[in-house]
Amino acid sequence: MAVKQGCVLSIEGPRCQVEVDGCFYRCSLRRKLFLQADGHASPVVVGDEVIFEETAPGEGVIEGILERRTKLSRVAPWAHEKEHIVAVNVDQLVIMVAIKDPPLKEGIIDRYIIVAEKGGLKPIICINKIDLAGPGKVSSLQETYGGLGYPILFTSAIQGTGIDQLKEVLVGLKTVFSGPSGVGKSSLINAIQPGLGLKIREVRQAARKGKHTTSSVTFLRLDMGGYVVDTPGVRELGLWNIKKQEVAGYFPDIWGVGKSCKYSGCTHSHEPFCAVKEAVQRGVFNERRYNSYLRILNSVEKN
Ligand SMILES: Nc1nc2c(ncn2[C@@H]2O[C@H](COP(=O)(O)OP(=O)(O)OP(=O)(O)O)[C@@H](O)[C@H]2O)c(=O)[nH]1
Ligand SMILES: [Mg+2]
Ligand SMILES: [Zn+2]
Repeated sequence: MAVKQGCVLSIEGPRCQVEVDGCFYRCSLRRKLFLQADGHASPVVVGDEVIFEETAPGEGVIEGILERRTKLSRVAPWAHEKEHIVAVNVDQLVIMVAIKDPPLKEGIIDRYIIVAEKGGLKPIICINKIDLAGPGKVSSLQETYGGLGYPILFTSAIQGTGIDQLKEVLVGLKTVFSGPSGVGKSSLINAIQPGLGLKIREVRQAARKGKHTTSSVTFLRLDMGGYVVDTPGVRELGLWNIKKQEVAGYFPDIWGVGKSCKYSGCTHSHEPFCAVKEAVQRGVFNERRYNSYLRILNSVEKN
């Protein structure tokens, strides 16, 4: 029968759902793909573009996986020497935090920016639950991250604030939502397109029956065009495959000042004649950002 190319929307145990122009196929995988996937739990990940053979109406067997354009990876929380690929071929990452409840830790935003840019995704910062805080906190975040050139949105899923602006950045693209538990990722996705709520609950129920947690990572189609991926809350975001010398490259403010350090390859931590440390000491560099940088640098060293 016909050979087709489609996108993996979800993984359900040994099978996955593949979409080709609005038509859906339940596909299994050729054994050779498992053999090639050295060490990875599953050779396919949501977002993969695959070649499959249609074996019956609505069914198929995946024969090959196309090269991945982008990759959202982190250290596997269940095995620190392993990579956990959350999704591939997505365009952007909405980094979701709440302004309050759970308390906002800016360091988590800085970590997520690294994860996004390393994987080739555009980072978009989304601060939710702005109904719970005053305007002071909002403008300080806008100043820090907006000033560094990152897109930053302020939303309230409950009051409907900022939903239109969020929709604008999602239309026609593939977007993963990630962030700590309880910040309102699912609530916000439901606010973008109310009909999606049901699908999210369906997936949760499936997960409760003892299926793999990765099965809860699913591409959801937006009526306006584009896809969103809701992900379960992240407790600890371990950076995968990041070297110490790389970290400053993901802090444009540190990178800029660090050009004047005496030693090339300065990590702005212990080296003498470090322009970044001097700027912090003179009070002309955002100390919070510098401390966040140091924390990330130290966590990378340990890996
Ligand atoms: N005040 C306020 N509460 C919100 C807002 N958005 C979500 N919540 C509440 O925050 C709680 C968590 O919301 P969820 O949408 O389940 O959060 P989540 O990020 O999907 O959480 P996980 O799935 O555990 O990662 C719920 O009680 C929501 O009603 C908001 O904009 N303002
Ligand atoms: Mg959720
Ligand atoms: Zn330096």
